[in-house]
Amino acid sequence: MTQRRHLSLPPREEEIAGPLHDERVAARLGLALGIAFGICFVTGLISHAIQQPPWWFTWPTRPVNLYRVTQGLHVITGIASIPLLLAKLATVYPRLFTWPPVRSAPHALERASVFVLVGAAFFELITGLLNIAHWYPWAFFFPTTHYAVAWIAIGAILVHIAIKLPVIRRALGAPVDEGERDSGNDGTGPSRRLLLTAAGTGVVAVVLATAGATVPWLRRVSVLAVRTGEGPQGVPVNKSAIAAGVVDTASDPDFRLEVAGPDAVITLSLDDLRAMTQTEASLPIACVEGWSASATWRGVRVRDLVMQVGGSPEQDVRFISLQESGLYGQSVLPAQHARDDLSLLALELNGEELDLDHGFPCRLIAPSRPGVLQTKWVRRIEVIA
Ligand SMILES: Nc1nc2c(c(=O)[nH]1)N[C@H]1C(S)=C(S)[C@@H](COP(=O)(O)O)O[C@H]1N2
Ligand SMILES: [Mo]
Repeated sequence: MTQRRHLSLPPREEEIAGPLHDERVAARLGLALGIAFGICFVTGLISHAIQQPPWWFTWPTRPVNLYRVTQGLHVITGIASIPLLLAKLATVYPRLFTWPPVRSAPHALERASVFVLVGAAFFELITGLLNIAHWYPWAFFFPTTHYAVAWIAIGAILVHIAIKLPVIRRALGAPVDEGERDSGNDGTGPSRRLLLTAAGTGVVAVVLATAGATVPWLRRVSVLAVRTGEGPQGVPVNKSAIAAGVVDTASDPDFRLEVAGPDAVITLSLDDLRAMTQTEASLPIACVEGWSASATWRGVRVRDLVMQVGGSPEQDVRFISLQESGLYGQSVLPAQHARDDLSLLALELNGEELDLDHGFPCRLIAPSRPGVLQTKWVRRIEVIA
């Protein structure tokens, strides 16, 4: 008969043993989680700054795929964090309920920080996932809350690392396999190495299942990826013309684009726009939700329109959509992007006139920008003073 150990409830610290609860496993999972969260945090800050730029922030226009890469990383590292966080919790959860609940002031701080950390981490991962799924079962505005809680999560992680530093150093310094039997493994259960391999396999599985949303050669294996390649003209659609309520205004033959600048306000028909110099650019749509797709666009340079109304290359430019409802009916293109050769008011996508769902009659497409700022169904362009 093998002796089975039973934890008393709530468990006492000294009862928590076995390879799963070994600090060498916990620290290695923690390291991987820290790296994933770190990348996710930094890329999230970048995305936030591009969308709500503080005065000191500029974002380069090259490489054209830059935002595609940072935001792809944001979502991939977030998804990779899910199995890591679950594995990490499996290693430490008995400690979350040990008795006595508080042994000293530092111990109280440690426990409080762990609860904040777990709560904030779960909140970020769950809201992020639901946002990808376009499911908003909450009343708050996703970007603001997701951003605020990210700071709480990263703060709690830093406190946790600071408190645990001696343990982390000791645990990471000790070889994984060493003294396996002493850690409570009687040889019948999984080893520490096996547990780490299982967590790693979980990470690879969830990444492969989803990363095809942004990595084209993973499309076929990414069974859980959203919006990969389907959609009119080979590009996914996030908001259709019907959903945006623009079908009639966008397909009106009397459509006129207004361009307003310091010297003039001009109106241009679609034929006027077609008669201007056309430029072709290969640029991605890179949605904040992590999916992205490259496409060939053709249309009028934003710079040319700005110059026609007396604007300068130092001025930001606002794009206003026919769409009257919702939050994405407007965007501001910073001067650095507005004067770029590849920033277009696109009339064509992949060799055809823009599909109504992709923004017909005309839409903004600029390099290295979040999809949400690539305004569709543009009706007015304003050079901002
Ligand atoms: N007017 C308007 N433009 C918009 C949106 C919108 O909802 N309304 N969605 C944006 C988002 S979130 C993305 S990712 C891109 C997607 O462009 P596509 O539908 O042509 O692929 O359009 C952007 N332009
Ligand atoms: Mo998007």
